[in-house]
Amino acid sequence: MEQIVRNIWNSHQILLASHENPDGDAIGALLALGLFLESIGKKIIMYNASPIPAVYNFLPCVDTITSKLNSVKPYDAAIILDCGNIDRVGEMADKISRIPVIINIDHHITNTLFGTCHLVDPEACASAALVFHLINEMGGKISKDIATCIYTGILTDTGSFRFSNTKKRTFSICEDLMSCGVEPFEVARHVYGTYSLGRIKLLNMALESIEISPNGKLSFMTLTQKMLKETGTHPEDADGVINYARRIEDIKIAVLIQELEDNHPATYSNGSCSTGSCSDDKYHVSLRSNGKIDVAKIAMAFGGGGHINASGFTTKAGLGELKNMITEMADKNSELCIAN
Ligand SMILES: [Mn+2]
Repeated sequence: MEQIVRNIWNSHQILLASHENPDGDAIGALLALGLFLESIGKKIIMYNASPIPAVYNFLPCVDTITSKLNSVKPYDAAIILDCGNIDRVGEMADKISRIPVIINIDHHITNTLFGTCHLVDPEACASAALVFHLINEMGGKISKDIATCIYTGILTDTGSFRFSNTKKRTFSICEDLMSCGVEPFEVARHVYGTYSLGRIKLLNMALESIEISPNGKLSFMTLTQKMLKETGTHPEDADGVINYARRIEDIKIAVLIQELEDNHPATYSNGSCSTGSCSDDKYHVSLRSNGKIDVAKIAMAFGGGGHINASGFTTKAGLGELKNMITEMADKNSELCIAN
């Protein structure tokens, strides 16, 4: 922490970046720290390789996040947020990694501890919570705008305070954030309340596609490129739909299969394949489970990764073959506890 604070004070032009296909934490942490550094007179640029999902348009200054970066020359420091490895920032990763000072702020257990210095805490509920600590450490003031960005990161990364990363500490930070002016109702209204018509239609198609495996333990949802086109939506509009498949009674493992674009650039939302390595894969597969069932094991068998209850991978396999392979693997692997 001290090293990070010192590096920030010594830097004049700072580039901030978070992972492509950003979620609420990637965007919230980026904006919160960017706004704070600006308030103390630093020259900054906020970079994200992907378009920002529309539900986050309400966040202050979200339109100042840029996806175009011509040169990294002006920057004497880069702060990389919510990225397990630097490749997660996307196509500019190589260039950005040449910036003299790299500060790595993250909470993924798989973080490679890249960079000049790092603030990596897998116990933290969100990268935005680490930004909260950093600003406090620097003796900074948390404005209502900054607090709203941090709160959004925490709200979304804890699944609205439902996931196991929700700790006593989480609520105490949120209490502080409310003292800074955050209105949880307003944030929730934006994050969960406003969907485009296309997104609702896509949800309908996803629900329509649900199939249950012959053993009754797995649920499959399939989303095709055609569905995205018909509804005018993007892959990020499918965020969270897998939870419907997971909630079905007696289901142990929920599987969301998303058809990839031809020559898709690289990583998908949970970073299950590294940049450039899987451009001829046909499908991205997300896996979700409850309790003890370890879907990271299944993802790993397919060359992906993730957490015990949430994992993913990409594959060249065909649809039918893929469903059979996953069902078989789940059936055979007694360690997955699927029978119980
Ligand atoms: Mn995060």
